Amino acid sequence: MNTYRCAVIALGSNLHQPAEQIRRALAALAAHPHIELEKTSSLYLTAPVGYDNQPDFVNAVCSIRTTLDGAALLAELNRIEAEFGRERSFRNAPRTLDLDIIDYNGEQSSDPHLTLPHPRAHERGFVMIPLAEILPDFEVGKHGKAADLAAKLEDEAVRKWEVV
Ligand code: PH2
Ligand code: MG
Ligand code: MG
Repeated sequence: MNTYRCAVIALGSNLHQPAEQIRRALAALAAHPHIELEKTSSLYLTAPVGYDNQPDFVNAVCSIRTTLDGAALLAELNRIEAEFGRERSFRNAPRTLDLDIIDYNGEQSSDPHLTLPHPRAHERGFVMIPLAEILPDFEVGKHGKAADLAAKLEDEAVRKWEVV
């Protein structure tokens, strides 16, 4: 019997029609044989954080159920990023697709390849605001509920993307 685990994934793109990249990435996750897409946030238009001299991002967050363990899920997300033409030049560089594991079944890990929960997610409006939309009561590690963290980050430039 396969055991399902829950995970929260953050999606981001700021190259080559970012909104389209995010929609296609959500479809790729939904189509994966070992992943069930549960909830998906709206798409948000967000100012770049960390390295400013780059285009705005489109970000979203989804929750999934998966039979993959954390390492296998990370490998699949990296594979999907590569399929979408992701190139790794420098930290925080513009990208066609970034798929980050924010939480994997509430587990904690200090593995440098997969630190859990994501070490910076709680301080990023572009992750907490979409997460609070779909799972307001989600406990983000020891930092508290998504809705409370999102409320503190509301001044960050994160706007719901108006999709027609
Ligand atoms: N991702 C980063 C760094 N900065 N800024 C925004 N707005 N959205 C992102 O997804 C993002 C970022 C590193 O992954
Ligand atoms: Mg990232
Ligand atoms: Mg990443």
